[in-house]
Amino acid sequence: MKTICVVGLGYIGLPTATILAAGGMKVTGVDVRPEIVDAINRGEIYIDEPGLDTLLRSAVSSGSLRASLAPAPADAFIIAVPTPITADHGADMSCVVGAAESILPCLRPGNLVILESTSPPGTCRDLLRPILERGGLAVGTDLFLAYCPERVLPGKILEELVRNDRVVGGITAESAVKARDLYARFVKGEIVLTSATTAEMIKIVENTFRDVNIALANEIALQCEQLGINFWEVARNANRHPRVNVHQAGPGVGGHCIAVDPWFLVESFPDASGMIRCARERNDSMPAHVIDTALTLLADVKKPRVAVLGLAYKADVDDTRESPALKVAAGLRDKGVEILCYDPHVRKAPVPLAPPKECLAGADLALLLTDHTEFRQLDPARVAEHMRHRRVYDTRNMLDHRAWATAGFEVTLLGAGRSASRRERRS
Ligand code: SAJ
Repeated sequence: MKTICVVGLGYIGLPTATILAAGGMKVTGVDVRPEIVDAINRGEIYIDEPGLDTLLRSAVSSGSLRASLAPAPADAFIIAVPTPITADHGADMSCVVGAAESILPCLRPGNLVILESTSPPGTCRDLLRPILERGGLAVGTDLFLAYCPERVLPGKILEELVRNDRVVGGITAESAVKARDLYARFVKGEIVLTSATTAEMIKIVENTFRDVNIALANEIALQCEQLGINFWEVARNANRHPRVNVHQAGPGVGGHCIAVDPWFLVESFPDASGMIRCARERNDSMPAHVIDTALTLLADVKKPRVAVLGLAYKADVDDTRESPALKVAAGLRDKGVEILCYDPHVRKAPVPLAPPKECLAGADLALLLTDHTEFRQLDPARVAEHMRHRRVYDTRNMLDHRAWATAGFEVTLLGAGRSASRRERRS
């Protein structure tokens, strides 16, 4: 196998195409967005991912990676396009269908097609196979088809693409073996072979497991607030039990994976996914809880101003997709609160952005929504100089609350409330 065509040059497709090109394959990367194709062909990346820029530049300048608007014939095709959810929480498979149809004219006997996009279980068998067979080639004999989910964590993509174990699910056993041979070129983790539908289920189960556990943590955090005790102390000490792993509470779950994938199971099995649906709804309810708490903290202020710190969905990334921080910021603005937002990684957002000093100037509340490393290093005495009221609401348990209290701040911690944070400070 010498030539690969990767359809979809997003957070997964671009690093995968780059790593394959760096390993000596001739790669055509395909995307429907002309500005992305042009940027890549100039050797520039448009996502903030450590190490990717250097690798991409050398792959493009050596001629092993070329971006294009249209697929080209190749030995193998990897489809890594988005599978978002619709407004009523159904799987929107239009990009997968579009990608599969776009490669049809390029398919030759012996080709391997791999789907990486997170998809409802049964997608390769019931959706992709019939499309690919429209070209007259039979899947299983003329064409090979496999599902190989990605498992990488944004911010660590290059490292995890190589190191993580991979699951490869074939429509036939031969399809799985062919896909394994391709991934074995750069994966150092173990590669496990199974059926396509099992691999599709494994991927969704991974993210659903995390979502349900985060929902449990959030629910316990709300209970702790009502009890006037500290969730973080409860979680830390419950986790001393060798078989317990209470996750982190927070302002909600964002990103394009965990906040989305569990809905695929709810849609596929409406009568057997009550717990998964509840967990999703609990996590989706957290931004409203943060908004309510912030409004309570500002109840005595006439024209309140909030400095929103962090818009990305998680620490040290620039990604705001499904970000609970955006929902909180927009929700506060809709309630008539004046907001200015600062995020060291985010350059564009549908809420007003400002540099840190301007964001804090005259603010009545500093609202920490994303646990970026930069925010952990904030000096509360310097922050206090800019603000009208010294109030901080930490929704991620990332600050040194003692230091902030010493600098004169009234500290509120998600999962502990105001009084509990005070008690924790004294202990
Ligand atoms: N979060 C919490 N509490 C926690 C952990 C996370 O509130 O205890 C929040 C984060 O702040 C963030 C969201 O959940 O808003 C998701 O962040 P994450 O770091 O857990 O996961 P993602 O979405 O960046 O990446 C996940 C990963 N899946 C798992 O950890 C099972 C990654 O390995 C997958 O490749 C990725 O989804 C994907 O593409 O599916």
